[in-house]
Formats: sequence, structure tokens, C-alpha cells
Amino acid sequence: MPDGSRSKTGGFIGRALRRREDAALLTGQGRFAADIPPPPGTLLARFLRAPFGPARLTALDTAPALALPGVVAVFTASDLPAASQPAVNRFFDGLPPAGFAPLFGPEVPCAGAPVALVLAGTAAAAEDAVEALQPTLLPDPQPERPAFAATFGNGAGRAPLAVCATLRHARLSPAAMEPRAVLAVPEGGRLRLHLSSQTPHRARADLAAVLGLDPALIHVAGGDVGGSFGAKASITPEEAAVAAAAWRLQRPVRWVATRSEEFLSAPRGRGLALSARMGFDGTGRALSLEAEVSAALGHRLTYSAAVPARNAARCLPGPYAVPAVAVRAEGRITPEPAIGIYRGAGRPEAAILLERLMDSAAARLGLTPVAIRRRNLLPREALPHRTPTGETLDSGDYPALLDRALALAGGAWEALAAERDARRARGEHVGLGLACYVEPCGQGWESARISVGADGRVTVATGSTAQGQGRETAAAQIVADALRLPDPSLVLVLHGDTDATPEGIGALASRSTGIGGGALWLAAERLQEAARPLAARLLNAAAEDVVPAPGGFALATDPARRIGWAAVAPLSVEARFTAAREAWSAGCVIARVALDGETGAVAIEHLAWADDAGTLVNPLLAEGQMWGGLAQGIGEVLCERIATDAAGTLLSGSLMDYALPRAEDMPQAVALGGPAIPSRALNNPLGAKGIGEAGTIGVPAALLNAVSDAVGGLPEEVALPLTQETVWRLLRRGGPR
Ligand code: SMO
Repeated sequence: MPDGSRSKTGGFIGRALRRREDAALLTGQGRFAADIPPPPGTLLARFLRAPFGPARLTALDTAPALALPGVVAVFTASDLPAASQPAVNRFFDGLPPAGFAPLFGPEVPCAGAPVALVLAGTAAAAEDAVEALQPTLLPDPQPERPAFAATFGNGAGRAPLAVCATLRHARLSPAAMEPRAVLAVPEGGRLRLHLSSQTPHRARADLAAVLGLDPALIHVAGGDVGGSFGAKASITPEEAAVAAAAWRLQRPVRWVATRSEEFLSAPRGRGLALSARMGFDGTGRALSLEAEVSAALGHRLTYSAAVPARNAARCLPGPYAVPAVAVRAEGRITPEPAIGIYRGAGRPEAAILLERLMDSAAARLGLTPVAIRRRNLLPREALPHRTPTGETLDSGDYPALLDRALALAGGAWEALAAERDARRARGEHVGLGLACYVEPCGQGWESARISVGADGRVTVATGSTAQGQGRETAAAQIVADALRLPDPSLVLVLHGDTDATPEGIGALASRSTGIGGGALWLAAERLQEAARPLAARLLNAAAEDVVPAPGGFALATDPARRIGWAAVAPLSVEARFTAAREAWSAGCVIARVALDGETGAVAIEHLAWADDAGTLVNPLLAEGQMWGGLAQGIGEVLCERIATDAAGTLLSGSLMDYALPRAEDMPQAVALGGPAIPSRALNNPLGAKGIGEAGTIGVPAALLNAVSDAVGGLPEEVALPLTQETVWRLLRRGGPR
């Protein structure tokens, strides 16, 4: 339904409004960083990258490049040093410095690291100049170094039966459709940056630190962002180098990364290794969980470098009641590009580990996957529940989500299994997989400003940025309800621009609807408070006799005497909403797969998925998040992997070699659903929890269990992804093990 199809006010929250963003985005009218017309005289940037690493750069003569026509400057590491370091979220004691430099040398931390920046009038001239540079590098092996270690939980317990699992996650490319892109424009004594970022204010602060500038001199300008997934939450060396060069030369500079540069040097995701031992009694009740989480962090730390390991550790033991839990998490500085957060950021790894352990225990005890989970899921009345790792699961009905997923899958587990067994008897390789999960979301604060103009239009500036998820649509729905406007299209939404929005955090960690929306709600309440005395004066009434009414205010005693928002204009307020606690979404996925015995290809025949994300501001947007997440979850478990040779040289440097899931890898059928009664978040006025990361959490866990079921059980140690070759080999092993 289009905006405005409703005459009375209120009730926009919860409606599946179409995205106001789509007309532009789907017709090529988006305004991404690379679409901004470059001012005259803009220089094009290209990087010389280390062909291997770690290495020592012993010689780099810039003269041959500088001699080429059109080349304006060639910078090396000593030309553009970092004045200071970008911030790192110091979750753990002893975390080392960020290790950030715009350009690297003489110590080069890894293959692909930028060692020189060439600026020229045309891209071709810049590329020729990069080729004219002949660096001398000597291999300089660097040992891994510990970055942090921490323990979680209340200590190990004893149990009569134990099962073990080890999961090795591949390094993944978050692979946003829009690669990194920056246009840096020095202007009027400031530096304006059109930058593809999910955290514009953080980018401003970090660039100010690296360039040694007052943050007020930097303007990160808004625009469309074509996906981020965690990889655009911290600035990268290349972006800082471009900004520093533009400032140094006082000339505009543009850089747009190629897809290969993204595979080579952009922040990566996953890469955790986890081992666990889970103890049960003879009835399948979990008694203890011990786990080790080990994170390769790359050669430098992004802001959230410690988050995946921390999340994986603290998300244990998931939605289950486990009395004794002992987790050790550690991170290591490793000679490779930065590895940081990526959609899910540790939550998928925790869920996959737990769900493998649950299935192993079920197999050992002769229980169905459903039975063992029912025995261990926390019941609704146990929530809020403080877990042994110190988290508080706020609200939800986990057993009901399992029931809902079964209903979406077509019935009781026993019936699904009987169907599977009948097909197996005919020689088919069919598998069923189940996974339950929790998803922590929404911490900390976010900002909003709301202004009302003389035409009655409302402008909101939100700290939650948009990166293709439909934030403008959702923000307008929230504000329309909060201000009792007749139509969300009356609300203009500004975001992503450090000059136009109050200091904010950005779009990450499943926080935009709950926390960003909470700030919008709070700002709307403040606007009402500020407007009420003005409305009262205009209505010749006392402020306490005036109440919010459709489109503005009315007299409590005589609702026919009303006044619209336009009458109190202009008016503007700001709010910062701080969540007192975290919200926890939850869900359950059931997957049915069929394997091709000849090729090992996995066909996902059916995916049933129930997710409880509290209040859904816009069910259509929520469904979009589920689809995007499940696609990335499929890639994570079945095909994606950043591959390198023994020397660390990238083998998966293009979309021909890095196996993103494609249309044919998608499930043949998907049944999405939610609970009959969503569990309201307790940490924000909307009751909204997060849903953006859920698809990468439960879906891969259920798929892994389904493939395991189809091949007669996976070994204790599993390396992801389970490629077609791996599946083929498992099928060739000769029967169930
Ligand atoms: S991994 Mo996300 O963008 O917090």
C-alpha cells in the first residue's frame, strides 16, 4: 500500500509500506559516492599494492611514475604518516594499538597492503604510473602475536555423557554491491568526503585522528550506501590515504575500489575457530559446556575487531538452559588484511557450534533433534534469564518458535522424518536440519533531531544511517505515529551526513530500528512537549488542557478545537536515546536438503524459518532483511571462502573465483513466519528488536545439520564452507559413520 492510503492517523508502525527509496534505487537514480560529479580538477587515485607479504620494502623509486604524462603526485608511507590512530573498542585489557597507516612501508604487513598512492588526471594515467613503479620487497615473515584473551562463564561442570565439535570458519568477503568509494573535496578550509560508510561520525573522528585535523574541519557527506554488512564500520587505509592526499594537495581526489581490491584488502569477516565439549545426562539434559573461541584479527584492528570473538563467547549457551559454562576467547594479530565484524559477527559461530553439539548429543542418545532441544530450551516463563556468560535474555518464547518453525515446515518432525526416510529408501540423499538461535541486538545510544516547518512538513535527522535497508521508510513510519501525522510522506528523513545530523553511531549491530527508532520516538515526544505551550497559547487554553491529536493538538475538553503542526512552526528538538539493556531476538530454522550423489551439489528444497524480532515496524522491510540474511547465511555454510596459497597470495580475487551464492543456490521454497505474539523488546519504546543479522545465524546452522543428516553424520571437526567437493567426498565415505 502506498503512503497516504489511510485517512486516520496512527497505525503506520506495523504496516508493510513499500520502500520510498526504491523508485530511485531501482531505476539507477541512486546517489552513491561514485555518482557524485567530481569537481573540475579532480585527481584519480590508484594504489600500488604489495604483491606478497609480510615483507620489507627496501626500495621504491617514484621518479619513473612521476615522469609519466598526467601524473600529479606519488605518495609513499613516509609522505602520509598517521598523526594518530583510529579508535578501537577496548572490550578487553591489553588490546594493542590499531596498527593503522594510510600507506605501509618499510614494514609491509601482508599481501595487498597499499604501499604507494598515485594521483593523476585520468584513471589510465594513474594505472600506467602504478605499473611503472618497481618496488623491491623482501619476504619478512611475522609471527602471530596475541591480542587478547578472556574467559566467560561460571566454570566447567561434570556430566556422564560428552559430545565434542570443532568448527573452522573460512574468512569471508562481506561483498557489498557497492565497493569502497571516496571522493575527497577540500573546500573553504574544510574537507568534504563522499564516503561509503555505515558509521559517518566514526569515520569523521577517525579521519580527523589520522590526518591530525580538528573533526569540525571534516564533513562526511550523505548519500546512498550500497550495503555495508560490518565492513564499512571503520575507515580503511586507502580511504585515509585519499583523504590525506586531497588535504595535502588541496585538490579533489577520487578513488573507487575495484571488486578485486575489495577481495584483496577490504576488511574481512568470520575466520573464527571454535572447539567445544558439551555434557549431558542420560535424558538429554545439558549440564555443561566448555568452549574455546579463537579469532584471527589480521594485521590491524578495526573498531570492532574484538566483537566476533566476544559475541561468539557471550552468545553461548544460546537459548538453552545450561548450568555450567566455561568459555575462553582469544584473538591474534595475524599477517593478513583486517578481519572484523560481518553480519552476525560471532552470533552465527556460536549458533552453529551449539546446534552441531545438540545434534551430536541427540544422535548419541537416540533422541530426535526436536526432542533434545525441547528438553533444553528455556521456557517463556524463565525469561528474563541471566546466562552463565553474564548476558540477560530479555523476552521471547523459544519453544513456541520451535513449534512455529515445525508448522512452517509442514508438520511434526516425525512426519517430516518419515517422508525423508521414504525418499532415502528410493536412493535419494535427503537431510533435515534444525537450529534454534538467539540474536543480541541494540545496545548503547543513538541520536535524532526533529524539526517542523511552516508548511507542516517534518524533517528528521537520524544517527542511524541507511545502507539499502529502507531506513527512511521505517523512520518516517515511526515519526508519523509518534506525531500522529496523517501520512508518513510528510516526514523527510536525513541521515548519513555529519553536517546535517546530530552526532550519532550509525547502522550496525541490529540497532537501527530499536535504538535509532527509540531516539526518533524520544525526539518526537520532546517535540510534543515543546509544542504544547505554543499550541495552548494559540488555542487560548492552558497547556495542561491541550493534548496531542491527529495532525497536531486539540483541547482535551473540546476535540473539535484543534491546531495543526504547521501553526507551531518552526520548531526543532534533539534527543539522544540510551538503551538501558540489550534486546535478544530469537528464532528457529528447519531446512530440508537433497544432495546430488554424483556431484555433491546441495539443493535446498525447503527452508522454514520463524523469527521473533519484537515489534516489526514494517513487516515488508523485515522480510527483506530475512531474505538478504538467508542468502548470506547460505553462502557462509555452502560456498564462500577467501582462498590463499601457502604464501598468502589471494586465489579468490574475483567473482569468478570467490563463490558468492547465486540465484540457483537459493532455496526452492521458503516459509517465513513470526510468533503469534511477538516478544516486545524491553529496552526501547517501540518494543522492536533486530532482524538484520538473523539470516546468517540460524540458517547456516540448520543447513549444516541438514547436510550432516543427508550424509549420515559429519565428522567432529568441520571446516566451512561445506563445498560441493566436500559433500561429494562425505557421500563417498561409505555409509553413515
Ligand atoms: S556486522 Mo554489523 O554491520 O554490526
